[in-house]
Amino acid sequence: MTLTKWTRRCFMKSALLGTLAGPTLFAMGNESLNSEPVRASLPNIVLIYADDIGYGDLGCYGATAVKTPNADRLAEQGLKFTNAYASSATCTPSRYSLLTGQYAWRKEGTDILPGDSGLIINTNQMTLPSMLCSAGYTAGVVGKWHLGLGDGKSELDWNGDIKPGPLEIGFDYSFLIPATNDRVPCVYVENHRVVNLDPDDPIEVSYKNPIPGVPTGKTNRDRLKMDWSHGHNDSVINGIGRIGFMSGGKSALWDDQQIAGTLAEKSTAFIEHNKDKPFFLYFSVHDIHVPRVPHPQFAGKTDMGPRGDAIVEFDWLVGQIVSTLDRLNLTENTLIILSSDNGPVLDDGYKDQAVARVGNHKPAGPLRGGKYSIFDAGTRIPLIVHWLDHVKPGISNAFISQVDLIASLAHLTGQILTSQDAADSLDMLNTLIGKDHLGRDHIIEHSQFGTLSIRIGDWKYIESSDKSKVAWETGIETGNDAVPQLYNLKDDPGERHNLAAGHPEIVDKLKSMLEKIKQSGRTRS
Ligand code: NG6
Ligand code: CA
Repeated sequence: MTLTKWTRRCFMKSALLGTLAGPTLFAMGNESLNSEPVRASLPNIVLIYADDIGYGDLGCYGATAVKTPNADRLAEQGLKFTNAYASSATCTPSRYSLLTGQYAWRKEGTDILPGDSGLIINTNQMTLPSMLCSAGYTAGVVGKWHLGLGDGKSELDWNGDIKPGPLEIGFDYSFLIPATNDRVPCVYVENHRVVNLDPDDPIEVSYKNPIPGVPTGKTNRDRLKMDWSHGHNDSVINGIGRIGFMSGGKSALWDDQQIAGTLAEKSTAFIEHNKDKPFFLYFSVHDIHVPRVPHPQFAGKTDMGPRGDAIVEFDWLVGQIVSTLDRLNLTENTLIILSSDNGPVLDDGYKDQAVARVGNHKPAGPLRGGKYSIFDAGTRIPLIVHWLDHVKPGISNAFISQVDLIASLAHLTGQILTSQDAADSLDMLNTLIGKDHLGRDHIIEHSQFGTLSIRIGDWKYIESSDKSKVAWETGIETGNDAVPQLYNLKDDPGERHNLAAGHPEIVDKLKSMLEKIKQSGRTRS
């Protein structure tokens, strides 16, 4: 294996971490962190990444049934994008693209992962944290991971060292929900270890067979705190049926109501520990993914039930980060990026009243579809960029994709990508920070069903697909159709009128561009 400059540096840091725990220790022993003058000029970077928050779920994007003052303040003082896209309509592929700069659909095995999957990012690949590490940053991830842990060859032992994971791809510190809050194991993993694990009560995880003696959502349905609507009926943890089976680890189980508080605590501690040197925090919030169990402090804050209340909790988390930065006088020198991994869903497997109580709220704003979908609601998401005195307040209609973050932040931090690195990431720094409104010339979207679409200007082409038109019991329209689709998003933002038959030349043009990008294996020349 040839080590690139990115991985060599990360390996050095990982070796250090093996002997010394904690996020504060990384100023030592790494020559790439010793260039003070560069460090002084680098802004901190905080990426607040929501789970399943849709284009219309925040006040600054038109929501009125839920108040999101903290996100709205960032939007007022910063730049709000109206044409920003996640790379995919679900979590794992969006996050894979975000961290690697490569479209997930180019790589097998990057769809929604079970909670016992191995790490799907190569440890010798350039990643967002390893690139920033080369620029002198200390990188931390707090929250949802869902990119696999372990080598994927042997079964992961949750009672031992859990690796490779974030620390092996460039992060210096990690505090994780290993997969999702609806998948086992329901424990936090800090760096390489499960937190609060009692060695006399080892954890066992299976995604194949029920574990004898452990109640499931089917056997114990009448005693659940929150009933399931589809799936989510394997092991019962904290009175809630999950995906996958687990036993043991009682002292390590998270408390669903406390997750937001715990993540706030860990992320603000990371900021405090690293306040004197440039840091990158990937704050990967669990809200508003199912099961939605917000802290009692937020319960009933909206008329929409747990889904609305979880948005309020998300906004509180945004406030926790901003007030920590303010308190430490870091706000002016911190680039805050707020976004979401995919579009919205109401019933994603639990009976939490999300459908019954949505009222007039439009989780996807004017867009059609939702999470899982190739229609725009699947991937068009809120994106707010805040950097006082550097990013002028305003609105940008430019096209930008989350896959562009690596190349853009490489530019910001003076890193040069080779042709092998982040093949689909375009340098959109000037667009990201509002110096121009040019953006990408195209956007590629990717659905849960593997369907791709390409948007150029107002035209969007969706390739034909014989897969399901509805995403199982969620009821969401997937956008799949046996015939090619063409929409003009200016006249028809809701993708209602398929114009393909009347505009064969536009269909051909978009289709051939999509094919070219697929075949070439890269976007950046
Ligand atoms: C689906 C789950 C859904 C959610 C999703 C992943 C069922 C029936 N549905 O398979 O609840 O967990 O996976 O969501 O199990 S994501 O935001 O992490 O991509
Ligand atoms: Ca998600």
